[in-house]
Amino acid sequence: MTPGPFAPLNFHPLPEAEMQERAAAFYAHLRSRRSVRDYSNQPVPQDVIENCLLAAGTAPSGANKQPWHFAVVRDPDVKRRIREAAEEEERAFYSQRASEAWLNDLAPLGTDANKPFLEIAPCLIAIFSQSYLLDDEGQKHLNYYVIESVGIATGFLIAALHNAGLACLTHTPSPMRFLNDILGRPSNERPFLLLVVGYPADKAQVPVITKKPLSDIATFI
Ligand code: IYR
Repeated sequence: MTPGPFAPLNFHPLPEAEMQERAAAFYAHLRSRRSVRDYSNQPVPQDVIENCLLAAGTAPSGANKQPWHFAVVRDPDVKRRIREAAEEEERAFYSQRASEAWLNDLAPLGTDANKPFLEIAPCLIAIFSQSYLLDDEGQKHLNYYVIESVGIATGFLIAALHNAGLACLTHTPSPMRFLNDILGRPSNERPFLLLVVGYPADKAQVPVITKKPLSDIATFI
């Protein structure tokens, strides 16, 4: 294979003052994002969701394979089935699977096996990672750095939804294979996480948490 084709990058450097302003403003904006567990049932605009998914799809990925699939669920009946299957796994998690230490770590968040938001929130986005692709001849094509790639795309999606004025929750009922059955996704796709998307309920509350200071998360060498 020969490299290319290549095209000019079109990079426009910013004046330092503008860089500083933008970096601070973006941090302030992201800092205002919270995981929301209490939703209104107000519908979310389809074109907003589509643009957020397109933003997610710009993420870098191993060999540009873009090994992700986003299944957007609005159908109340499908949401109900997802809730039922997720709550079954969550009941097993909270009553048997989770260690004492894990349950203690979760206690401040006030979570339990009940997941009404899976039905109340207007939109669920099930994110799948594709460990390989099958072509029309049934030939397997490997993807690379799949978890890293899908994680980055998911981060872009969360930031895009927040930027668009929507709330979301990264929800991970474990295991999540039931999502393949309910959503009709093929066996080369693994559920990565379930994003709950919508507007917060009036008077929604969130736990008081802190984020680590820079000195705890970075070293400058
Ligand atoms: N999946 C469970 C438990 C849970 C686990 C972690 I790690 C969290 O940060 C939050 C919840 C649930 O959704 O309740």
